[in-house]
Amino acid sequence: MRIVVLAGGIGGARFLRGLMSAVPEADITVIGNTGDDIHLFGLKVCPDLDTVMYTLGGGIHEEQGWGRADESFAVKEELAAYGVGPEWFGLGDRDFATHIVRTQMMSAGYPLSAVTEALCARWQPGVRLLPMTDDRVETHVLIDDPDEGRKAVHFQEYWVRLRASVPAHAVVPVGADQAKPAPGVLEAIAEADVVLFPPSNPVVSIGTILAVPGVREAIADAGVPVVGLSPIVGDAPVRGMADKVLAAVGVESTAAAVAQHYGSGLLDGWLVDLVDAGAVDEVEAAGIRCKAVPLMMTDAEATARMAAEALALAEEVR
Ligand code: GDP
Ligand code: FO1
Ligand code: CA
Repeated sequence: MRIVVLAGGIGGARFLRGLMSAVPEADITVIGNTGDDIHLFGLKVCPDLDTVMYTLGGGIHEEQGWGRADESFAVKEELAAYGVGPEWFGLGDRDFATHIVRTQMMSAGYPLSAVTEALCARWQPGVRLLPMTDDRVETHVLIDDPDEGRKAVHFQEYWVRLRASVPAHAVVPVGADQAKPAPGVLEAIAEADVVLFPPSNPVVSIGTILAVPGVREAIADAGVPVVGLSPIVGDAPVRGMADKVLAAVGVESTAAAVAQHYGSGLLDGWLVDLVDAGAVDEVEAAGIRCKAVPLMMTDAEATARMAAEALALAEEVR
């Protein structure tokens, strides 16, 4: 079975681990979000691609969900000693090697998709990991700065330095409208037997991938089941601050609102957690098959069960 999964970082990566154990023989292609990418110290950092690669490759810092396990921060400390910032983004020594290899290859002319394939040759994630595009896309957030008034900041500054503590008036994937799907993306969607939206951030992860012209249409026209799992449980994100960016795009932080945000033109099925069983009728009324199942990725078995439920719902709507 050929499965295409649109993934951000932590939520997407953890879901993928469960999917791989639920259907070990499946051929999985991950279309990864690159809107979180940031250029620091002359290096290109790809947080969501690296979180998927490290998580499935066994190198992830498990509790954090990003960055490497067994990290040290000598380079970060030396940069700070030179007064070279930013200090709020925690890049570890092992992680720096990934960004050096990526930047070196891209400076030699390799596209991000080729670089990602090369990095994955070491990590062997067990899925094909494609960036959503080889073109530069970086999400920026429009905020009100106490001194400077309204201004756009890079998503990472909003998310990590500001901890999403100021209202976001708009979330803009800069460059998305000129971006082309990376090689293999449209083909993978066209050949898929099922497309899954894991419990990823609907705005800055899945939303950014869908903002690449041609991707949303390819999924809608693929003629195969598209099934998503809600990242919102009991009217709140399970972790992180997705509610803040949902508010920025005028979407309520409820499992039903997120399903309707994707729309019945895209989604055929939607899984909500048992606590949101009351939302099933509302989602079904919007033309999207909906089922309430346990949706907390507490361990590998729970996540594998969620993945199996998503695949079962896909067969029901096929
Ligand atoms: P990020 O790029 O690192 O933010 O990761 P993603 O965008 O892939 O996923 C983040 C989303 O995962 C958050 O909005 C969380 O609510 C969601 N999430 C994390 N853990 C769980 C879980 O156990 N169950 C569900 N349903 N959602 C989860
Ligand atoms: N997230 C943080 O909250 N604090 C950090 O210092 C941080 C550093 C970092 C370094 C490399 C990397 O690939 C990801 C990193 N993240 C950090 C996570 C990153 O902000 C993610 O993009 C968000 O978690 C949302 O996807
Ligand atoms: Ca992300």
